Amino acid sequence: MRIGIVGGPNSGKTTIFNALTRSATAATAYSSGQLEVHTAVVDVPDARLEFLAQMFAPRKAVFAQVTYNDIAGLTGDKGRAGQIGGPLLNAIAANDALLLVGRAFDDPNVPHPNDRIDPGADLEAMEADFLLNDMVTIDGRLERIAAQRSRGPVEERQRLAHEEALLSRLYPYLEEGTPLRDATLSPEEMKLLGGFGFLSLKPVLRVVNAGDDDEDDSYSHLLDDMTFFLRGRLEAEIAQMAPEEAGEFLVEFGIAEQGLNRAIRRCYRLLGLISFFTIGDNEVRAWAVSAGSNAPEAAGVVHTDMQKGFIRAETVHFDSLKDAGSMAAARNQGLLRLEGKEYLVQDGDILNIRFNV
Ligand SMILES: Nc1nc2c(ncn2[C@@H]2O[C@H](COP(=O)(O)OP(=O)(O)OP(=O)(O)O)[C@@H](O)[C@H]2O)c(=O)[nH]1
Ligand SMILES: [Mg+2]
Repeated sequence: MRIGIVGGPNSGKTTIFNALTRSATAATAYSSGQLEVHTAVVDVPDARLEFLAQMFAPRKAVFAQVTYNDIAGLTGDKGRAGQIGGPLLNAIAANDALLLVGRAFDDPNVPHPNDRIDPGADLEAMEADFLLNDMVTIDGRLERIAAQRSRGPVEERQRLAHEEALLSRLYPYLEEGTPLRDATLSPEEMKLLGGFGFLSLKPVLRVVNAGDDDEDDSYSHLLDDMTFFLRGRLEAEIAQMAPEEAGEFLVEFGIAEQGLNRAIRRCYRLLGLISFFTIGDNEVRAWAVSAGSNAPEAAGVVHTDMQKGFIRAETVHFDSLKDAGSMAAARNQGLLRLEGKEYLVQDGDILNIRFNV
C-alpha cells in the first residue's frame, strides 16, 4: 500500500513523514518549490503477529508494509489552481491513498504561503485543486475523443463512445464539488478510469498538523473518522526515541496512541483492508487483503500460483488459537476449519493454503 503525503509548503509534510516512518529527513522552513519525493517503507504494527512469532519461533516475523511518499511541490497558490502538472501529478497519482496535511501550528519562524493559519481552508483548497485538475483532465480527453471519434475501426469507435459517455457522466460531479471517489462506479468503470490519474478518485485521510502543546479545540470541528490531529514535530521527535522513552513522552503529552499507528489503522479502514496471517517454519507473516475477499483471493496476495491452484484453506482464527494456547490444542478442540473457494476471509484469520502447482 502506498500513501502519498500532500500539503501546502511548510505545512509539515516532511515532519509528518518522519513521524510516521521514524525517518530523519531534514525538514526545512523554506520550500525549494521543486518536486521532491521522499520514500520510506514501514512495517504495519501488529501485536497479533508478534504473539504468533513468540508462539511459533520462526526464523523471522514479516510484517505487512506500507510505503509513504512525502511529495513536496503543491504550491497552495490559489491563482494556479487546477494546474498540477506532469511530474507532480504522476507522483501523487502513483499512490493508493493520499494523506492531506492542513497546517494548524503557528510559528513566526515558519512562513505560511497564504499568511494565515487555517487548516480547514488548507484541506479544502487541496480538494478543490484536485477537482479542478480532474476537470482539466476530462476536458482534454473529451476534446481528443471528439477529434478521433469518427475515425478508426468500429470497435475502437464504440470504445471511445463508451469512454466519452462515462467521462461526460462524471463531469457534473466535479462541477458540483463532489470528488469522483463519491460517484457510483462499476469495477469495469473503475478500471477504465485507472489510467487517467484522477486525483479526486483517491481515498483521502486528513491530518491537522498541530503545534507541540496545542490539542487545539478550535479545530475539533474538522475531526472525523478520517481527519485527525497530529502534533507533527513532537511526534517526529518521539518516533526517534527508544520505546521506553517514547512511552513516557506519549503519557506526558497525553497522546493515547502514537501517530504512526493511528495513521496506518485509519488507512486500513479507509481502504477497507483486513489482515490475515500465514505460518511456516521459516516465517510467520501478516498480509493485507480487501475485506470481502474470498480465500482464493487472499491466497493470491501471497502468490498468484496459490490463487490459480487453490484447493482449500485450513483456517483458524487468531483469537481461537490464542485461547487454545497452541496449534495442537486448537486442532484437538476442533477449532481448525477446512474452508473452500467461497469462504470470505475474516480479519485475524490464520490460513494454511493448500494448492496445486
Ligand atoms: N512549531 C512547529 N513547527 C513545525 C511543526 N511541524 C513542522 N514544523 C516546522 O515547520 C517547518 C516546515 O516543516 P516541513 O516538515 O519541512 O514542512 P513541509 O511541508 O515538508 O515543507 P516543504 O516540503 O518545504 O513544502 C520546519 O521548520 C518544521 O520544523 C509543528 O508541529 N510545530
Ligand atoms: Mg518537505
